[in-house]
Amino acid sequence: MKIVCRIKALLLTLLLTSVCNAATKPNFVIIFTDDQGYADLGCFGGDHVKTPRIDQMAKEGAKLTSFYVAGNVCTPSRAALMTGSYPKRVGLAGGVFLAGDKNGLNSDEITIAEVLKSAGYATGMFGKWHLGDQLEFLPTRQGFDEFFGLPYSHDIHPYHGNDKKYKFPPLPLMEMETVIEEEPDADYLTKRITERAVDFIERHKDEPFFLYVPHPVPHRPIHMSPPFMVDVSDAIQAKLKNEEGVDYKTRDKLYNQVIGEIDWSVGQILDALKANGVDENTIVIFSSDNGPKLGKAKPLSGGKGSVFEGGQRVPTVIRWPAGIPAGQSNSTLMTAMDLLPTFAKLAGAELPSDRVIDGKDILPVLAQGGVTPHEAFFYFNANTLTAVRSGEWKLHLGKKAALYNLDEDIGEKVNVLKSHPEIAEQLQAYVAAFETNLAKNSRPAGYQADAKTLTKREL
Ligand SMILES: [Ca+2]
Repeated sequence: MKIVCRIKALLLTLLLTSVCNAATKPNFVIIFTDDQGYADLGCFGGDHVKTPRIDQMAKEGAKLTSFYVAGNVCTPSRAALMTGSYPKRVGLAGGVFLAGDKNGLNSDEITIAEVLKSAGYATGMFGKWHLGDQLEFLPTRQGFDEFFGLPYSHDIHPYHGNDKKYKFPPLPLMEMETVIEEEPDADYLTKRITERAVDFIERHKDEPFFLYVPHPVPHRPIHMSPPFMVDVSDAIQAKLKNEEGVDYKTRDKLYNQVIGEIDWSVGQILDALKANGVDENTIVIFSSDNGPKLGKAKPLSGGKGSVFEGGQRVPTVIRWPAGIPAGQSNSTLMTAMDLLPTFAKLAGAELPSDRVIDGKDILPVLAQGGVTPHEAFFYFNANTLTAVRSGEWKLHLGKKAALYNLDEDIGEKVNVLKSHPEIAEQLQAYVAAFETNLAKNSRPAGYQADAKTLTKREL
C-alpha cells in the first residue's frame, strides 16, 4: 500500500512539474456567491438545495471543507480575496460600503487581477464589486480589463429593506465606468452576468485569462429569472406580482430556488470552458463571500457576521483536471487570501515584495495533499481580533473566551478552556505576535473626500 502511495505521489509530482513547465499557463475562474451558507450545496450535505453541477464539479475536483474567507461580511471578505491580505491590514475590516462612500480599496493595493495582468492575462469581472464606488476605486482601476455589474449590493437602492430612513440613489448597473441602467430588473442579474462570463471565455480562449464572477445573490432580497421559480406556491407568486417596493420576507422563501440558478450558472461556465477547448487547463473555484443570512451553515454554528465557523468557513469546490486529483474531500485549512499567491506562482507572475501578503501558496495542499501553510488563522469582528484557529484548536477571545476542538466539535458547543490552558496560551501567543505584525505593517483604505453617488445624471 505504501509503495502504491509513493508511486501515486511521484506521478502527481511529475504531472505537476509538467503542468508548471508547460507553455500554456492555466486559466483562472473564481465564482464567488454572496451570503451562501456552508450547507447550501448538495455536496456539503444540503438536502434542501439542488446543485447537481457543483456536486459534479466536486467529484471531478476537490471539496474543500476548511476553506475560510477573511471577513464575515461582504466588503472585508472581498478586500481579502483581491489583495491576499487580511482586511484589517488593508484598512477595510470595519464594515460594508454604501452608495457614495468616501472609502474604497486603496488604488495602491495590488489586486489579484493586477498581478495576473502583469503576467499577460486577460482579466474580466462580471458581478458585484463592493470595494468602493468612486471612479478611482472601481474594478477597471484595479486590474480588470472588463467590468459589467454592480458597484455594491443590490439592496442598496431606494427600497432598502422597506426602510424609509435610507435614501439611497437608484441601483446603478455598470459597464466599465459608465452607469448603463438604473434600477435594473434584479430578477435577471444572474442570467446576464452568466452570459457575460460565457462570452468572455469565448473571446479569450486563445490566451491566458482570469475570470471573476461574484454573483449578487443569494444575498437578500432574493431574485431569480422565471425558469428557476419552480415549486413556488400560487400565494407567493401572487404576492411577488403585487409587491410595492420589495417584499423581503416573501422573497426569503425562494432561497432554495436561487441556489438552483447559481448552480445553472456554474454549469454554463463549465460547459463554455469545455466547448472552447480550455476545460483541462482551467482552475475553477466556487466559494461564498461569507456565511448565510438565510441559508444553512449546519453543522457549523453562526452565520453572516459571526466569528463562529458559520460566518467564515464557506462551501468551496475547486476543479483543475490538469493539476488537482479528482474526488478529494480536503479538510486542510486554506483561505481565500491564498488564491492570489497561488495563482501568481502558476502564472509565473511576481508577487509584490514591498508589502505583507498574508495568503500562502496552497498548490502543494491541493495537488499533493500537503499540510496547511497557515500556522494560525485569525477571525475579526469588524476591527477587533476575536478568535484564532491553529490546527484543530480554536480560541475565542475576550469576555466570552472559549476553546474548542474543531476536529471533535465542529459546532463549537463544548468549551474545553479549563482543561487545556496550555493550548489557549499558545494560541494567545499567535494573536499577540500577529497584532504586533499588523500594527507595524498595515496599509490605509482609499479615501475620497469629494465622494459622490453614482447615478446616470452625474456621469
Ligand atoms: Ca456577503
